[in-house]
Amino acid sequence: SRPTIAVVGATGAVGTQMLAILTERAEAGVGDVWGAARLIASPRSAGRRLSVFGREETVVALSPEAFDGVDVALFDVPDEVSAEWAPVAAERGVVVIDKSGAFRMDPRVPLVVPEVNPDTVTDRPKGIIANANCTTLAMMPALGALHREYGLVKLFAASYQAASGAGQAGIDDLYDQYETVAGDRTLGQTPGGVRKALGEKGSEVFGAPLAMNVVPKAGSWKEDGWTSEELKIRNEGRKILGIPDLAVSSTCVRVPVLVGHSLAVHATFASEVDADAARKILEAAPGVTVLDDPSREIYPMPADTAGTDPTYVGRIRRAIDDPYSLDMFIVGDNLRKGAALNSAQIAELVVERGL
Ligand code: 2RA
Repeated sequence: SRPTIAVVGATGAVGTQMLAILTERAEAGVGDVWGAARLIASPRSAGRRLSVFGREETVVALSPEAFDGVDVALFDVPDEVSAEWAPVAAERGVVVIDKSGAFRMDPRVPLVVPEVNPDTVTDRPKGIIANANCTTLAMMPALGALHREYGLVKLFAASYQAASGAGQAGIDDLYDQYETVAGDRTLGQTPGGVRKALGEKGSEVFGAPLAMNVVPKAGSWKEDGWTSEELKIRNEGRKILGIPDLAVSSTCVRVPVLVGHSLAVHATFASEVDADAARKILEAAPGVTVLDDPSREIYPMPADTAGTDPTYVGRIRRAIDDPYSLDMFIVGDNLRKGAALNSAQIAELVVERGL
């Protein structure tokens, strides 16, 4: 019989996306592998009815017994909830695919991007597989393909991250800020004008006003002035690509975009690169769509790509001063490939390789 899949955190922002993506994929015949679905959430949300695979299911409260009969569980909950409950599910024989940051850097937990390192999915001594951070994920299908051909040695990236990276609170906050500033054409032309119009509340979610602004900080502060997002790009990127000594520097920036993380990337390789050849490699790479025709103003942008699956790459060019380096612009939906979609793809891979 077909395996049972559970979604833990089914009522949250990513959990809701997850149910939609599982259903879409089953209907489209991609990843149509699942039998029953179990929806799990906090006791507060238990009893709610949600639709998945075209059926209404009742949400059950998180408990050890909630995992009885489950084969694969997708966890979309905060770090501390995953840290406590993923091992509980794994002990009961469930394959856990965890979206939180709790296990990503654990050497006994594979960090899987199916287009890049699918073979690591079966090496899971803890019964847990981790899914990466959305900013890292946006680049991986493209960088993985280029690395296979040229050998990646150095990576510089500047991110342009959407408000929805901070969940529903981020989405609501950006809409609210736009509403406050939209009617006043004097704002944004004087120092502190936007900040004053938004008041203290305008800095609550992102640490600074986001409307009519860019904020050179995403994530939380870590040692030596780096942010958690910047360290995730380095640490997770190294692990996924299997390059433990990859040199990485990045600056993560929040921009007033709703959905879709963008990255300006400068990547240096062990062998000389060629822009046309790189474009062909990327065109053939699974999960990647090339949008790169400067003469027709074609390049990837979040406003055009939000709500879709691929990693988009454009502005592909060889560095003028370094034949070993490529510059490019990458855009990925942070809620789909950056979160729910990658978990769903890992789950399908687990079934394909045999539970
Ligand atoms: C962000 N990457 O964009 C984070 C979400 N985990 O805020």
